[in-house]
Amino acid sequence: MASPAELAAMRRAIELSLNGASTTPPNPDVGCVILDATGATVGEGWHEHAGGPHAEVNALVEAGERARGGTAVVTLEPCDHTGRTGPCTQALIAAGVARVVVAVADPNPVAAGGAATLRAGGVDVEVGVLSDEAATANARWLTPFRTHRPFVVWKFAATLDGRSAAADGTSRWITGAEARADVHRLRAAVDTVIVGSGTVRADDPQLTARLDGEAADVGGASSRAGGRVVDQPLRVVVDSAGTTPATARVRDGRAETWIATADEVGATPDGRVDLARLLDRLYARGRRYVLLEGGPTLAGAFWRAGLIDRVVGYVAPALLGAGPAALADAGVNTIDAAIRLDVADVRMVGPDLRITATPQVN
Ligand code: AOF
Ligand code: ZN
Repeated sequence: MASPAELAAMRRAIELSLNGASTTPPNPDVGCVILDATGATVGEGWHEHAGGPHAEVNALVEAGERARGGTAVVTLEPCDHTGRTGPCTQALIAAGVARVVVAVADPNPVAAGGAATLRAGGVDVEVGVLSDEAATANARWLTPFRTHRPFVVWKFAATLDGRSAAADGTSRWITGAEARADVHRLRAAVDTVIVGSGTVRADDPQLTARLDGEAADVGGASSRAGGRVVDQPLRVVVDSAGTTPATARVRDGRAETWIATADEVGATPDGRVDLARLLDRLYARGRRYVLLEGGPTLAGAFWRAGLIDRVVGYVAPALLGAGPAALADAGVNTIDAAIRLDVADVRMVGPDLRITATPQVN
């Protein structure tokens, strides 16, 4: 049984795990708190970026000798492999930690087995403490192990009255510069961006991550953005009939692009690209984290197919009173069928509101 101090430490570790969120993919978001033998916090750490030290190691560095005889509270089972860093199991044993409290077992076959190794090393291990909360915080990484599909985030921008463009079709810029910069951070975190061919025709987006601002030059598949090198996401255009013009900016060669046609991916009975199969194909290509950027028709098709895991909506304090919504044809025509969401986070991004939510499971 986890003690009250351990439960509080796990809550803190979950909070810490989210500090890395935009730089950890494709690795997990992990947080760790070290308690000394009296239950006082002596170290905190989180996984800051893929390839860097794991959460446990960062927390052990802060704790130093005070970890001896203490407890490590960690949101993911400590790894048992030598990957880009050494095994955390050995680091914990070497530090003299007496007990390890884990929220979620590691589903990654390469790194799993940490709990058993720690027990064999004489450490008391408890797994499953606040596992639901920790799994929610790390859903982006955990979900694909279960679904064998990439995790899909649908992002949209709209006015307070829910419109994504004015009646004349103009839509630049609904939200402010801060929200746009936020979207570029999101693009830098995901490995794939998906749009519909209608959006390409209407907006001609570039769909690259440009953290230095709109004017920044992006050359090659990886580029500097906000002072760090970003692997540009694969740009996927869902284009049932293959009508994307050769001159479209998504075909500019600045990042990889896939024009996904119904012939290539497979079609649903209405002749559209089969989106479940599209995601299967992306998973087979190693893709785990997708940003769906629109437009409304494609987003509706994703919702109808039940393929969206998270919503990030930017809501501008502006009113249009006319014009298209961010979402169309979502398969809902009566209030009882509304797609209900649980709000995970709400914050201001410059003058705009950013709402992060997940579909309710029923
Ligand atoms: C992390 N950060 O804090 C923990 C991880 O890419 P590597 O070699 O660093 O290893 C990544 C694997 O290690 C990851 O998939 C997960 O199974 C395990 N634990 N990874 O990146 C961490 N604790
Ligand atoms: Zn590790």
